[in-house]
Amino acid sequence: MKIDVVTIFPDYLAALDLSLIGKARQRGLIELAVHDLRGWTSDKHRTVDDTPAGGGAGMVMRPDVWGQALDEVLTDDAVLLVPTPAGEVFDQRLAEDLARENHLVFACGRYEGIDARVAQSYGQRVRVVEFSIGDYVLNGGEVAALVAIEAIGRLAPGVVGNPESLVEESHGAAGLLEYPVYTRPVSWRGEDIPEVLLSGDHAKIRQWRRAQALLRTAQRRPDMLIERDEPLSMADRLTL
Ligand code: 6GU
Repeated sequence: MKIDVVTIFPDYLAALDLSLIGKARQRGLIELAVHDLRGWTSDKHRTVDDTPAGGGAGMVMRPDVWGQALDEVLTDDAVLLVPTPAGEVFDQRLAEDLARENHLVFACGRYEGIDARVAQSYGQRVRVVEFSIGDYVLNGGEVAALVAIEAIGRLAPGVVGNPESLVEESHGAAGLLEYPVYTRPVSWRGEDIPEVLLSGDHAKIRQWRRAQALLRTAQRRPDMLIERDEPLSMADRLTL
């Protein structure tokens, strides 16, 4: 998988040298390049923004500078990803969808955003996805791109060593939040590991974990139980 990021703050993406994604890059599973948008400016002040048409607060990123950058970075088979609080919600489903693509290009806006003609114009050539990582406002798209790249990158073939660990986790195939986990010491600050987990009875442990996942989801994310693809089994419904 090839990933390009265009931004005026390349240093924001430095975290992608680390950990799982950093190792995947070293192993050649993910080919990631971060580009400074100002490299595509042509004036001496390297200007990337201007005042909003129609007036109002803040600054808007210029379409001509973005056009120079994207004409060079976007290939015909690429998906253009634009982080914006006005985008569609970035969730596990979208991450799985994008993990099947060959080439992703992130266009990170700052200030009040990128001139709307950029997404519109490139939408005639490639798939464009304007996405939001949640209902809060960030100062720019860089952190959102970081979030999306980690979520997508770990789904690329071979990046996570044991594919089983992609199944049980929250928002995975079960469509439930993950059950609580414990490790030694058995007793810590007066709190003990639930006895069932020390019983060695694996059928009972599986049952307990399922119940915990269901109860947790009902308490914290009731929307996930309502919006499920497959209905809950009778055993699950009796648990709740
Ligand atoms: Cl993708 N960008 C910005 N600037 N703010 C956000 C966001 C994205 N998602 C949530 N808030």
